[in-house]
Amino acid sequence: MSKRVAVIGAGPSGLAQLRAFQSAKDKGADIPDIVCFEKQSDWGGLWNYSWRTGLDDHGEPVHGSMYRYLWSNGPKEGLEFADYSFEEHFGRPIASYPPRAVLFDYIEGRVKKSGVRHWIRFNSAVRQVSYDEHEGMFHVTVQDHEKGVEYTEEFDHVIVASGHFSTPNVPEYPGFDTFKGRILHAHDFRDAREFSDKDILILGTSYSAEDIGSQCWKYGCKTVTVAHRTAPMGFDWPANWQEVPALESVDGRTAFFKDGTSKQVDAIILCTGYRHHFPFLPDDLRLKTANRLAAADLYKVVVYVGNPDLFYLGMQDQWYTFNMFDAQAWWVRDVILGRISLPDAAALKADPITREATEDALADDYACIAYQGAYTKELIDETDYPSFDIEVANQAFNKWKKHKKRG
Ligand code: FAD
Ligand code: NA7
Repeated sequence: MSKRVAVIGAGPSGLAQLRAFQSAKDKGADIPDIVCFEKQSDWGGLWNYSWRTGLDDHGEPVHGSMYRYLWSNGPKEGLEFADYSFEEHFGRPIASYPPRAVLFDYIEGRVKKSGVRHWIRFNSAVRQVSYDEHEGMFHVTVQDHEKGVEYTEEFDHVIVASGHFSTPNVPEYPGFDTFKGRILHAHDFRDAREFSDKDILILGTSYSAEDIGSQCWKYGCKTVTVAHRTAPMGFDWPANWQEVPALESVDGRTAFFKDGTSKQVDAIILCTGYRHHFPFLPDDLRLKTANRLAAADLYKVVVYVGNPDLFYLGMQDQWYTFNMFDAQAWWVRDVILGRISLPDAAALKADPITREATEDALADDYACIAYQGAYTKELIDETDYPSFDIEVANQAFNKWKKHKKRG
C-alpha cells in the first residue's frame, strides 16, 4: 500500500493508532507508511512526566499537566487495554488506583512489545498542516529540534492525537493583577509540598480541583477553600476544607465570594479546565468543540466532517480512556484500510448532532458513563479489537463514583 499516514502525538491516543496498524500488519495486512510526529523526546503524552513548567528545552510549551504524586483518578479496571492486560504486564494482580509512573510503565510495555517506536520521530513539533484540494493530499510542516531544520512532507491522511488537556483555560477575576500571593493554573501545579502550611483557594469543582485540593491537604496545607461557579462537590470533607460560592474578586490576600463572605489566602490554584488548542491547524481543518462526550463535528467522534481524510482521537471528555482510544484507533485504521466505508457528507454531519442531543438528555454521571461505554462498544463491534466486558467496566466506574460520595 503506497498511502502515507501522519499521526500527530505519541500519547496514549497516538500510540493506540500505531498499535492498531501494527496489529493489522501482524495479521498479514498491507498497511500504509506511518509517520508519528512527537514534539517531546519520549512517548507517553501526559504520562511522560516533566518537572518543567512554561517552556521546554526547545522553547515549546510544556505539554505535561501531571504532577509528582499523581495517582490514577479512576479505577484501572475501567481503562485496561483489551489486548494487553495489567496482569500480563506486571505478572501479578495490582491495585485499582496505580501511581502515575506505574501507568506510564503499563502504557509503554504494550508499545515496546509491539515494536512501533521506529515509526515515531521524536523532538518533532508539527507546525502546520494544510490540505491541497487539487492533489487530495495534506502538507505537514514539522520542526525537527534535533537537526534544527523545518521540512514539509505529504500525506494522504492526518490523525490528530495531540491531546486536549494541556492548554489551560485561565479566567481572570478583579484584583488578580495585584494579588499578594501566588496564582497558578492546574497545568503548572507540580508538587503539593510547595503549599504546606498555606491557605489555598481552588477555583473549579471537577477532577483537578478534587485531586489537587486533596494532594495539598495530604501534604500539609493549612486550609483548602474551593469556590464553585455552578455547584459544590458536596463530599464529606475534613474540618479544614470548606466549599464556598463563586469568587467575585480579590484584594491584597483577601478573596471575596458571591455570598458576601471572604477568606485570606496565600495561593489561588485555577482548576478551571483546558482548551482544545491546535495552533498547527488552519480554520477549515481545526476542530472547534467544547469538552464534552460527543465532540462537535466528528462523525463517530473521530472523522472530521469538514474533511473525512482527517481524523481526531481522544478529543472528548473522558470517563473511558485507554481502551476507548484503542477502539477509536482500530476504527480509524479500518477506514484507512478500506474495511469500513464512510457515508455521504449529509450523514457525516448529522451523526455528531444526534450524539450531542443524546448526550444532552443524559440524566447524571452514571448515565454519562453508560453512554461512553456504549460508544466504545459501538466502535469495537465494527473492528477486530478484542472485545471486553464493557458492563463490568461501567460497574467499576459506578462503584468508584459511589465510593467518593460516601466520603
Ligand atoms: P496526551 O496524553 O495529551 O498526548 C498528546 C501528545 O501529543 C503529547 O505527547 C504531545 O507532546 C504531543 N503533541 C502535542 N502537540 C504536538 C505537535 N504540534 N507536534 C507533535 N506532537 C505534539 N486518564 C486516565 O485514564 N487516568 C487518570 O488518572 C488520568 N489523570 C489525568 C490527570 C491529569 C492532570 C490530566 C490532565 C489528564 C488525566 N487523564 C487521566 C486523562 C488523559 O487525557 C489521558 O489519560 C491521556 O493522556 C490522553 O491521551 P492523548 O494521547 O489523547 O493525549
Ligand atoms: P474540567 O473537568 O474541564 O473542569 C473544569 C472546572 O473548572 C469546572 O468545575 C468548571 O466549572 C470550572 N471553571 C471553568 N471556568 C471557570 C471560571 N471562569 N471560573 C470558575 N470556575 C470555572 O477540568 P479538570 O482540569 O478538572 O479535568 C480535566 C482533565 O484533567 C480530566 O480528564 C482529569 O483526568 C484531569 P463549571 O462546573 O463549568 O461551573
